[in-house]
Amino acid sequence: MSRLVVVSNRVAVPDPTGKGAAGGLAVALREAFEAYQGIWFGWSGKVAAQPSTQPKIVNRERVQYALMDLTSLDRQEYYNGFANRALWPIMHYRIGLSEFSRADYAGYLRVNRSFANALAQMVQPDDLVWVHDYHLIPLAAELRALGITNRIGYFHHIPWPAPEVLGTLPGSRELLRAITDYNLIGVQTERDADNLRRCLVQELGAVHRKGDVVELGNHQTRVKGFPIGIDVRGFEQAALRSSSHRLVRQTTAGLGSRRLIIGVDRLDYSKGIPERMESFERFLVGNPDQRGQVTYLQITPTSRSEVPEYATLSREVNETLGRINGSLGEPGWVPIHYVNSTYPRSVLAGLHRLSRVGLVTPMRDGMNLVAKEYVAAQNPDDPGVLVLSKFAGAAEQLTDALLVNPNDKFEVAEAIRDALYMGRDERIARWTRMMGTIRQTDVSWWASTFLKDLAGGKNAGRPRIQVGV
Ligand code: GDG
Repeated sequence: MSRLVVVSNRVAVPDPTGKGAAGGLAVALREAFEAYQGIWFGWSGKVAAQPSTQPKIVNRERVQYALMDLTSLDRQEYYNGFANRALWPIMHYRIGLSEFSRADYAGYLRVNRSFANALAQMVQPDDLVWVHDYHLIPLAAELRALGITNRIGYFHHIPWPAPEVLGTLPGSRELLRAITDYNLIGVQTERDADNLRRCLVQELGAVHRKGDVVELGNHQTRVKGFPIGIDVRGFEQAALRSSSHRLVRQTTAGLGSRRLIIGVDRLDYSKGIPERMESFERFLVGNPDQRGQVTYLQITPTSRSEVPEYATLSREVNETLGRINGSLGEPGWVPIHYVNSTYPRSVLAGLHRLSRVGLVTPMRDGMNLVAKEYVAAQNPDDPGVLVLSKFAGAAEQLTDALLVNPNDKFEVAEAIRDALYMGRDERIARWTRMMGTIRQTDVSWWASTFLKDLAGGKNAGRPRIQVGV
């Protein structure tokens, strides 16, 4: 039977007690690892002065976790540098924020090569290899150079930009050449798939055959949309149970008759947090009767704090927040509550359920799982309304949200108003359709669809994953 080898920048090793929050990818892969025996390979998150060239192995249930340490230079160049300061902004269409350095790029290639060297020794001929995200684009090319001929798939969690944008990144052509060493490339949306295929055609002279197939010289790859989903049932149940949670009860009591508007995002400039706060300000200025009637809660765990652009963003958010609360707040009413803490998923689910409006207005986003989580958490008899950026991948599926351009503060302010005034029948109708979609394309559907496609016609050891519909 073939095994599943997952590779991602960070590896989520479950703690031995089985408690502790499972991250998004861990939830996504849980069922896949039930169907296959597997290995999950990647960075341990630790820095060592002289890391071993062999991974540290931790066995938990059916999965072998293979963990590599990095040097602090690796972390700086590969992770903070090329991945998060050069690639991330370009992939999110922020050319002006992208800081390219040759040393960082060399570090990125070096870590991919050392991961490939260690991984090549573990891979068996029948294994399916599934690589995740922009940190590891060159991994397949490095594995091929070591003689690995297995089927290797790649999933890109963030947007893939148009050729005109990607082309501004030095080294982008080399990355494009490397990505064609995957047998199957999954992206979040049809727009991303189209962009990547156009990059391959325009930059490398590849030929786009029918459907997903792209041909470069004598080899083919496939580029296809696989919109990632969430654990719908898990989130739904967490939301149902959440009313007993102390934080949810306190929030309910603190609200009184006010209505809650919620935003949940990592502190990242792609998420449009200051822009969203200003849209809410616009809403309050345009609808003075709503002052004191609504509270906007923005939950924002900090992230990537070693990257300078994120420190700048943090200052910008705090200034915007202070200005709005200072100018529009009143004794007894603070318009925007902003918290940097990380909450358990059960609390998040409960807060989503309490909120009449979910504000998900990224400037650009691969998918945006929060949009789907907000929908899954609603009370079917009295659901809230999702206001969603048309630049989030989720907008391709959730067309019953109020879709907005996050750059247009008047438009977002109007959508907030429409959401607050929307009648129950319309809310139920929109929610029912969105919930149908996210149920059909939940996270186990996503993983099993990708893996079946990657396994292709290989029936021996074919995955026994159920399509989670
Ligand atoms: C990347 C892509 C793509 C947030 N705060 C807390 C918390 N979260 C959870 C959310 C959600 C997850 O983090 C964030 O996922 P997103 O999809 O919204 O965004 P990214 O982190 O940027 O993820 C994105 C995704 O990969 C998957 O492919 O959709 O486009 O950028 O699940 O709920 N979780 C907990 N406490 C918090 O305070 N427990």
